[in-house]
Amino acid sequence: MYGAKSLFSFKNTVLESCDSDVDYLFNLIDKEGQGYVDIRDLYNFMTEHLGTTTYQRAERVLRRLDLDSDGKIDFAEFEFGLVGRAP
Ligand SMILES: [Ca+2]
Repeated sequence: MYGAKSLFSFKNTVLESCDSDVDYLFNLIDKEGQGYVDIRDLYNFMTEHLGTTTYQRAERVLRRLDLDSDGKIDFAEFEFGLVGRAP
């Protein structure tokens, strides 16, 4: 479904939107609108948009962003992870 070219454009889109629209990206990953991103959201997002991924890889990303280690990425943690602003 995603050729090399479209994957590249997707990554650019993600990187661009990181600066300008973190809300949009957060809501995109938090599909059910729970107000946080959990491992399932992250895994689904990575599989859908970045091609096949492993659960372990999604877990690594989660752990890196989950500053208070409650297993969820809330918006402040997400924003901090992407744009480096203090939560
Ligand atoms: Ca957290």
